[in-house]
Amino acid sequence: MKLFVYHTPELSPKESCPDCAVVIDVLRATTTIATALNAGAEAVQAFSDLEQLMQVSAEWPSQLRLKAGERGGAKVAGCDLGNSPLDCVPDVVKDKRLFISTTNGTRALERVRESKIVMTAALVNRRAAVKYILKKEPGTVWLLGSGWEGGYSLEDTVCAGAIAQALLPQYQVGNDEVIAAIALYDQWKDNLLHLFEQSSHGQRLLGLNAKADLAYCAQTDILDILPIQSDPGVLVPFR
Ligand code: 3SL
Repeated sequence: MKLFVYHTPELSPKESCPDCAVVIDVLRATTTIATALNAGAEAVQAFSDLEQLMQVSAEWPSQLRLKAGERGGAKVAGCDLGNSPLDCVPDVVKDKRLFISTTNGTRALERVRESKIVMTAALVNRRAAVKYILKKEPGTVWLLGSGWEGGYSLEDTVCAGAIAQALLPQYQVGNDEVIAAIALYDQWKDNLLHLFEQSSHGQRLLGLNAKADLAYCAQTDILDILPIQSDPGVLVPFR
């Protein structure tokens, strides 16, 4: 069984998909997805294209839907929510379907949506992702960072390292990025918030007054929930 880390969708092999794809966008899409499902959302349906989100969500009963849109870190006009995990409380999301489009996270999800198993992970639900993989033992696993517009993101790679470290006793290293991600996690695991505050996307979010989001996203293993793809682009809770 082999484990690979790819820092961005662009760096992953083009014409193939793994047995299991773990999409990571710690700041903030995959943290938001885990938090929404943990707070009782019925499902999260992800779109890279905002127009498509608007069309598909319009066909869903209005009392059972929420539209969440983010571009450049800010909430998209016409949406109910932006991409802050802190907005995903039971009073807001319970029993609703969250239709979400974000700059990078939902695009990464689209890249690997044909994989046999697709899940999303962040630091907040890292243990749930590890537990599932160790139990199901898929032959090839990709930990896929979302990055920022094709570039590298520290926070996604540190989360990939946190997951990889826990899988390595059972999995072989598939590429050098696995070792680099684990080294990054080892270096920063006790000070993740400080790492996020220095990262380029962390800086961007601080400029948008999202300091509380950074602190929330930097927590490890606080949610026992795993978003798993049931239909293309649709994530449902696995506990
Ligand atoms: O890029 C993304 O998908 C988002 O998570 C970015 S943000 O944190 O909402 O700005």
